[in-house]
Amino acid sequence: LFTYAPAPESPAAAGEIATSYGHFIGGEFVDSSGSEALKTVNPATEQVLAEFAQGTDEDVERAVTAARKAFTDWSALPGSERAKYLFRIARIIQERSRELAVLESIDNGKPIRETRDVDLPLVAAHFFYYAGWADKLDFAGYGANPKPLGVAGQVIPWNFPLLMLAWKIAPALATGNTVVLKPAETTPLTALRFAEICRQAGLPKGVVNIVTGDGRTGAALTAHPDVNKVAFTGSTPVGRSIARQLAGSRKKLSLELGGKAANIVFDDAPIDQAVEGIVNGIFFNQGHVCCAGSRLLVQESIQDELLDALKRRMGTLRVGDPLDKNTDIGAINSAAQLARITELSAAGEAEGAERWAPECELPGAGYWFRPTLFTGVSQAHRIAREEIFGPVLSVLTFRTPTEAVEKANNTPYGLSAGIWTEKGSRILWMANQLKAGVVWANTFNKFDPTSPFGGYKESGYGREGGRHGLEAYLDV
Ligand code: TXE
Repeated sequence: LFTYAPAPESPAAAGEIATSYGHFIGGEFVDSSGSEALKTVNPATEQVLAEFAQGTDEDVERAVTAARKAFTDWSALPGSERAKYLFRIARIIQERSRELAVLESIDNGKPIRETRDVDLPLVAAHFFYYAGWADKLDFAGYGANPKPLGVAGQVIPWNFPLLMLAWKIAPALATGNTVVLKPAETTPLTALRFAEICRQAGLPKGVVNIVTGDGRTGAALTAHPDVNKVAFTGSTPVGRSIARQLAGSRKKLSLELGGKAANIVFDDAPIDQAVEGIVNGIFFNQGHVCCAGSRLLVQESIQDELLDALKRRMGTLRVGDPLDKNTDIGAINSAAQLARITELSAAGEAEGAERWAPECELPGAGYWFRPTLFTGVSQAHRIAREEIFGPVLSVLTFRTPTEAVEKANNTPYGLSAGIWTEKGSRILWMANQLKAGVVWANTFNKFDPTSPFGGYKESGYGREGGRHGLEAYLDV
């Protein structure tokens, strides 16, 4: 259907990691204007993987200028032409998915089974899905000629580095915007590898720009006056600070922030299936998931039976080397995140909850945390209120569906929830009552590019994915 560009010139040969990286601006790998470098480590070994640039205001300026320049031609392309580039990117991702999965596991710490079977297929699926929309925007319900916004400044977190990149870049490009994206400071490597893929796909220069750095670079990007759209995924405090920063500007903003989801199990639920859903809900990706089912709400009458089965299952989880195909729980992404999980777990004990974790050996070097369960949790406890963002589950009980709804909604967040019951009528009633952007029934942590994802309350606003995900990048 098309021919690939010749093998790209890049800081590292395909599959290898360079010792140091600059930014990707205007289609070229360039040095930073500053001299400050950051390091990314393998969280499973604490070994430094590479140095990368701390983006300066001048770097951000260059990237935004490149994106602005590219916008004129990119937005004028027929949607069918933009679609070709997105399809190309999707196919190259599929072809290079093994390499990308390994790189993601090394930089992030997540198990290869997940990067291979979940992250990478979803990354490709997002590009395929939004490629399909590029020439059908008039059917999206936003008017005959929806206009792209211009330059999108996108800041993403470290928990799904490449997937969050796909969620942001695919709809932006499909709708004719150009992009400056800043990956998280602990996981820049797959975004930089994605830059190579843009070159390989022959994407016009400046349509995608990657500037690395920490929150200072992120703030310079979101504040830049020539950025028309800001998309952020990360912590609620930073989301709030960006909203304040943008107040009064004409930038369109979407925020995807934290969560404290309730996973609600009724007494008629099949126990084994529910246990698998609970485990997936909180231990998938080490619990570094904004929609993690971090509060288990179990109906009182089945508490003992369910918790016995859950503990047995937790005892079989393997914690260790992310590159081992048998690993269930990999490394915690950073020392800072490990400290946060440790601190909140200590607070759980100090406030009187009972802590349980299976006996299991943890590797020597690296950042690790056992799958952990807290019972005797009250709604006032910090572990029931604050996002822990780790493999820690807080168990609460309820007697009636009404009480379950009250407890589930008793949180400042509203990103997701899960319901386990055989009763369809109860599922429909509960789903209506729960203040959460996503409600899963008899499953958890299921993602699909066709479904909009996003939060209520302190979990943010705007939707990513699905037809609704186009709206964030269009003027109607
Ligand atoms: O998040 P930050 P952190 C939650 C989770 C976690 C906590 C802290 O509870 O324990 O946040 O994680 C960039 N202007 N989530 O400190 O700081 C930063 O460089 C612009 C939930 O890693 O929000 C990175 O690229 N950008 C969440 C990104 O924001 C700024 C995922 C996220 O980092 C910035 C991650 C600023 N002022 C953490 N300051 C989810 N919703 O999935 C930082 N950044």
